[in-house]
Amino acid sequence: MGFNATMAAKKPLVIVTRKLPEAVETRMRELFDARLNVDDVPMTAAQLAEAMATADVLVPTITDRIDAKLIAKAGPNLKLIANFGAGVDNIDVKATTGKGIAVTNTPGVLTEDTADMTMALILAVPRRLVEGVAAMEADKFKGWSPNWMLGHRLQGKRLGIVGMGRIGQAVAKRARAFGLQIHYHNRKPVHADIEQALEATYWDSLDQMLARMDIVSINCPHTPATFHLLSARRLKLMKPSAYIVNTARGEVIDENCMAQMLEKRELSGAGLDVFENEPAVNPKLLKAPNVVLLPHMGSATIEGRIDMGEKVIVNIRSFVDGHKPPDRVIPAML
Ligand code: 8YV
Repeated sequence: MGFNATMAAKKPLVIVTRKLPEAVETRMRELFDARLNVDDVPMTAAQLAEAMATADVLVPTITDRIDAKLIAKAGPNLKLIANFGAGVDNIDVKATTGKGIAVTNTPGVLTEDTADMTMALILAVPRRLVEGVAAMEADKFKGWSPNWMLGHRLQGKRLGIVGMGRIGQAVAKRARAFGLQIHYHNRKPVHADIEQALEATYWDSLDQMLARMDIVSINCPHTPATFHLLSARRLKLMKPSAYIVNTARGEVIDENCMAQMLEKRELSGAGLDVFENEPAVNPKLLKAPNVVLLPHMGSATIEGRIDMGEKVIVNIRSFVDGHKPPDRVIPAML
């Protein structure tokens, strides 16, 4: 693992698969022999294979599927895949270890932005924000009346957070300020001090929690263990008055079942920023009532993207210099 002395002496060949913010790209060109994708056309599998055959470092992102087949064909120079993104479900991390390739990601810098967007969806769905905008745009506002656009109050409702990592906790902080009661399911409880500060209730049984919540927010990564964590069976445990918000990964929910339930009003609504087969969106979701759909923009701030690029650079630099990169991902973490 790591670069040899000759490698470290010359600039490493870093292939970046998508266009990144200008400041990030410029810095990359200063530090590395960086091959950029100025036109931002996503790479085909063949182009990715070619990049992996020649690069010292690959900087992919969520739109690149780095599977075991591609990894098996990686060239001898490829020692690091520095993902531009927190989630690494686009990479078969297990397969990289056998090849002596390290993987890093960009955690932490998209926490607040993603939590903001989660809170925006938590507000938007019960309060029918998008329906209101649509009514205005369609010139349907004919004057106030007591029963016009009634939604549901947030204050005093129960929010169940699935995945209480950085983002889950940031969502909980915001939700507290809106008077929501925090509940969560996680592999293990968070530190008692955090639990106390958030006045949060831990459920080791996801089934038990789901059946009791008014709003459920998905904030866990997509791993083999969380694929369809909200399965058809579990979705059916939820109250028909409940809402689902997902800013994590579409694969965590059985999307087809959720869409059917929304259609039949067995769930009250959903705010979704991510989908199981992105960029395809289940047509049932597009037609379902009280659904707010966003095009995977939870972390889409210019500040966040620059911070992500900075993290990628720090990971590459420390790795090339022979240090442990700060955001190394190991399969046991997944
Ligand atoms: C990013 C994300 O936009 O980082 C992640 O895991 O889901 C997004 O917020 C995207 O993945 C960039 O790779």
